[in-house]
Amino acid sequence: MTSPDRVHRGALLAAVLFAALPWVGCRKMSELIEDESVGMNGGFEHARDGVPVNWLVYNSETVKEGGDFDIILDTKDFKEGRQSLKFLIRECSAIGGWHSPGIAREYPALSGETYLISLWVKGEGSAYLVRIGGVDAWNGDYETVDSFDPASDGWKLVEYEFTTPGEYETIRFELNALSPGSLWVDDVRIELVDQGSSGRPTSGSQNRSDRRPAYTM
Ligand SMILES: [Ca+2]
Repeated sequence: MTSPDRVHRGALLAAVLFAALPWVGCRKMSELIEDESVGMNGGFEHARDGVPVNWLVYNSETVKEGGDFDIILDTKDFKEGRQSLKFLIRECSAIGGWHSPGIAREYPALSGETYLISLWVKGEGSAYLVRIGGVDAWNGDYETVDSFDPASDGWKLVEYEFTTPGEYETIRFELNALSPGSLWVDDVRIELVDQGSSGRPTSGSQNRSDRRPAYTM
């Protein structure tokens, strides 16, 4: 399959596989702290040592291009619960993925299923990119969920429908900050809204507050 967004996935797989391994003298490609008891943690309410659990995090410990940035839990500016995730960027790479500050998650999916991806996001100066894609060990076909809009003012709710391409059994959500400024994100949800031929139950409501998440992990 050809796509302008198609990327090689080998290094992405390595980021997942190596995230939990101890490294001496080498830089990890992402940081991952897992806790099944807190589910997806799309609202970033659960963290350890300042790192949101159950997310792959591209932070100052892992981004090999370096840069100068902080990823922090903001208890003063949020849309859900008690805190949001804030990227405070003074300098960073604009490449994206594990080269830039960001977060990512992968979920099992079935061909033809349609998901509603939704999140609250707020950008102040910092360019950013939110993507969803079907992925396998080596490749990914991504679609843009949202990107920085200079005219946007304050928090905005982003909703985007995505149907799993035929050959993929995993979907990947990824958000990157790409330039100096500030970026906040909160209440990320990935909900199954059309089962296609998979037969799995959908979230079953047009009201966001009533919909069920597609996955708890
Ligand atoms: Ca929250």
